[in-house]
Amino acid sequence: GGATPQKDFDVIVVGAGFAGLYAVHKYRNIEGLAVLGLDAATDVGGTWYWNRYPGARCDVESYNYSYSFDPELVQDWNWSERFAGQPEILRYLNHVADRYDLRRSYMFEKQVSSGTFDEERNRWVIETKDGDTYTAQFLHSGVGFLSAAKEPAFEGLQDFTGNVYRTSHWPHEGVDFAGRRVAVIGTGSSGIQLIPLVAQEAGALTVFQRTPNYATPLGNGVMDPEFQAQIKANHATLIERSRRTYAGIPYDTAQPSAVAVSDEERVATFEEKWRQGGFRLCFDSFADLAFNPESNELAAEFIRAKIRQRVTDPAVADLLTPRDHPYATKRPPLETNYYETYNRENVELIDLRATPIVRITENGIQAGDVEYEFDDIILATGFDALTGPLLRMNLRGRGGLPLAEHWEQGARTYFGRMINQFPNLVMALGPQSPSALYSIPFAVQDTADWTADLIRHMRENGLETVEPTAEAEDGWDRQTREIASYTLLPQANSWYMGANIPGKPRACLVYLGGGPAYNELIDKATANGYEGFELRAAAPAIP
Ligand code: NA7
Repeated sequence: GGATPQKDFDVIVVGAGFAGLYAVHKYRNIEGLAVLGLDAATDVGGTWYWNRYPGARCDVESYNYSYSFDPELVQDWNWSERFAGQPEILRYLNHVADRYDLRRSYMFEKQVSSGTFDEERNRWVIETKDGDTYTAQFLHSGVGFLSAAKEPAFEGLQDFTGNVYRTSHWPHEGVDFAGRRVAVIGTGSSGIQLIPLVAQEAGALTVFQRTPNYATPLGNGVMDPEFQAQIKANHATLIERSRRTYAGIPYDTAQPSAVAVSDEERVATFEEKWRQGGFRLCFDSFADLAFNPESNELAAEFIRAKIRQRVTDPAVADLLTPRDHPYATKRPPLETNYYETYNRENVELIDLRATPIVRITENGIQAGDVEYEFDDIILATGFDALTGPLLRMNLRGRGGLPLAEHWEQGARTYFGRMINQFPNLVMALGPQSPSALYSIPFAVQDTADWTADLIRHMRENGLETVEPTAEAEDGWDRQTREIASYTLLPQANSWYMGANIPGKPRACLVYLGGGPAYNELIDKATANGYEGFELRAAAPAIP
């Protein structure tokens, strides 16, 4: 003790989840840079630190939701389930933090409250909520794209005398639903994971649904040791295969079109992919589901029939049947016993379209004319996706320009990675990147690797700042919007479209060209001397 803690760094990394941990490892351990990591939580984990609700689980297969940068890590780590649950993913990230000695670069319980680019010194000045200030030449955002919870504007929420739980900020302990009257608001991926488990525990569970979803089976199970051994033995090949697919998942048996095959063939394919679980039905059945309304409707009808088969009461089945948006235009939830849960005696489904929530009361929820009484209310109402986590850092670029102003008409970026007038700021999981529909481990590794090369290039060439040009940003914005317009995604009020947050500009927040196309474009720009980026030397000192 006694030494003045260092306040100035080469890079400040925000976040201690998948993105931040790898960035700290890369910059500090491989590049030898001075790095500070900041996170609002008490420890590492990011999304997997906060989202501890019953049933929280990754619906990408464990072996594919792992880092690939270190073959020894791949060989040493064993996943116990085909789709790992939150506790195991958190253990994995803790293992990674220990293994690469990352914790010593972090300060925890440090929420970034503002970040200002100081143009005189070419440094980011970062303030934390507790009043500390740190500076660095580069700011690396490792915030998750689903890390700023949506706070729904229910009137009277503060009047409720029972417990309010949020899936996005679940307590570390002490939650017990045994015998209690529990409400869940929200039937997205989180609600759909949580509802079957809470139903088993609660005295009575009431689900408040606004939009029914196309949920299909996760297909989880214990990890077969033989499968795990195979994965490890063929890991390099598997990564290569994954890298060639749209979503970075090694599923590569999709047929071109659902309308190009016979009814029998199509149903057989849907059946097989539905049974295999994960994102097989979505990404590995027919390649035109996201583009061709006819093909999409065939998949949608297949899923609707499954719902009708699984839910005993036809009226309840009807309420659970999605009709207002095409399949996979909202993020498709993956489920385990979700639909069967509505066959339980202690579970009730309330249709918020027929009877919207009027207010939360002291004792429960008033929907339409009816007041329902509860001991606990669970909010599974989603996130201000992609832009929310960046905007809440209150970043200011050149001339004090607030990011909120730059993004007033919607997110604008170059490759979803950097922003004009915000020099030396890199986003690992930014808007207009493919990351929300791509492999997160690939996305975060690629961004930090690319930035490490960029920093080295800058230092070797006496350059101090880098930012995309306004034209490059315009071009990327156009391209992102144009690709989205070829798909069915704009038809749904999804978080992909920014449409789940009242007042948020409606535009596709995901680059929908897929991982391989994206990587090719960014590699080409990089090889062309960082095309679209402006790199500047330090301003000469004024005599
Ligand atoms: P989602 O998928 O955004 O789901 C949120 C759910 O909450 C969805 O059913 C919403 O209905 C519902 N919601 C949101 N606001 C309200 C209000 N005001 N009233 C009633 N119902 C509301 O979030 P999740 O956390 O489930 O999943 C997020 C991502 O995590 C997921 O996509 C995966 O990538 C992992 P709506 O559909 O808007 O009618």
